Amino acid sequence: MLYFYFIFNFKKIFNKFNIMKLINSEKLYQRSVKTLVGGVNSPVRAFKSVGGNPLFIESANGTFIKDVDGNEYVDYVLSYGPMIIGHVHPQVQEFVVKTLEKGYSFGATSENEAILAELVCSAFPTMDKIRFVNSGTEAVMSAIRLARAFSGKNKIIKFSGCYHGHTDALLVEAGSGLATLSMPGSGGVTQASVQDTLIAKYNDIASVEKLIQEHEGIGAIFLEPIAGNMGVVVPTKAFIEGLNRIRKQHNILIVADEVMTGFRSCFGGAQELLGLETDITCLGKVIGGGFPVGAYGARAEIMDRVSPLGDMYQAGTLSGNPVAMAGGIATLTVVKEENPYAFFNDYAQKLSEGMLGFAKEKGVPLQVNRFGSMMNPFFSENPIQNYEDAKKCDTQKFASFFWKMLEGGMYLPPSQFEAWFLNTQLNDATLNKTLEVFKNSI
Ligand code: KE4
Repeated sequence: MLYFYFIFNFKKIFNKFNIMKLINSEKLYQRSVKTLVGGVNSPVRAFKSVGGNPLFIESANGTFIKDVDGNEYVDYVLSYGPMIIGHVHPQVQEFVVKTLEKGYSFGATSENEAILAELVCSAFPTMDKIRFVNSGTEAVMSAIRLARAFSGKNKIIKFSGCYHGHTDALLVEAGSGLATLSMPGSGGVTQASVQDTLIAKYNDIASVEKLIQEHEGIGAIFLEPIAGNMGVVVPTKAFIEGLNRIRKQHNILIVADEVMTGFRSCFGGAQELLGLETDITCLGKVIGGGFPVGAYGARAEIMDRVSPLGDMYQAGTLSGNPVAMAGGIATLTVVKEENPYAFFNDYAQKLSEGMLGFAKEKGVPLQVNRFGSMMNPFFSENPIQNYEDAKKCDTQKFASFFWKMLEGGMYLPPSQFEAWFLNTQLNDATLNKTLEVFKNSI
């Protein structure tokens, strides 16, 4: 009798004890590391900051994602942002397949590019024109060149803790001590390529003013309007007002990197909700709906400096790819129709209040920062308002929390310094399940 029970309930038993849970992921990892560096195509996926080896994903649908061992999770990663209406959405599926049947890539403009351009520009009052590229990095890299061409000034300011993709000029670390000049933040980045990059402190407008006093030729300030790469850090009103003042007073361009925040908190950019006066906007993630799309845009006076109209060169074989455009068009069309932002705010509020309540009950120091459909918990006694605060968090505690949440069926970004993302397919059941697992995990 017992023998038959065991055989028929083998998977459930082994899953319960997590004995068999990640066998196929492990097998694929051992295979992939031979040819893929670290077994991944992007470092954060390697699980380095939480330990262990990365999951391999088999499929996803709606708000759920399934690994190659058949374990299903509520997905709070959403491909690091793009899947805002959930995975395999029928309207995206239908339009992408329809587009595919007409051809994949032409090296010439197709109607989908104009459709997506109109959709995006209509959502950004600061954007008359847009140029599609293939990633957020490419958008930011091009925006640096455009800001320098238009302003005629080479120096740019960025903020510690903000990540803008892997373009050399922004892969920098603060100089030691008081030195405000940057140090290369990666192997292979030369001092020459970061000599015009200055680093200020997020939410500290005095640190920006200090750089302006010390350096000539600052053409642009790059920022994430809501920081999402040090965990979520929301700008203070004073910080935004200070940037608007500096923009006017010193004739410095504001470049809003909305690769992550674009369409996440309203149908447009966080810049509008915050009142951030913006000259150039960078986009990615959601505007491709999971397909490779990035973009940069601005008022016509600025964008007309871009080739073929102007002297600033930028090009790309697959830029505006019709199939990728279709993913973006269908995704943004659904978001515009459903207007899910009140739902996102409500879900994020209930989730964060629930997490804070359980943490208080258990005496675990916790902060939860959130803005629209981006949020994340910090294991910290103190509020997190900048990168220096974030770096003091208990990342060991986060690592063990991450694995407990995974075992409970919650797929979180494998780093304290990443944002959790919400999608329209979440519901009360996922909210209650997430809080139940959270309570057991802390
Ligand atoms: P991509 O080149 O990865 O498409 O975009 C770069 C980028 C630019 N700007 C901001 C504000 C971003 O958050 C990103 C990329 N975000 C990371 C998540 N922290 C992508 C995940 C990854 O690197 O694999």
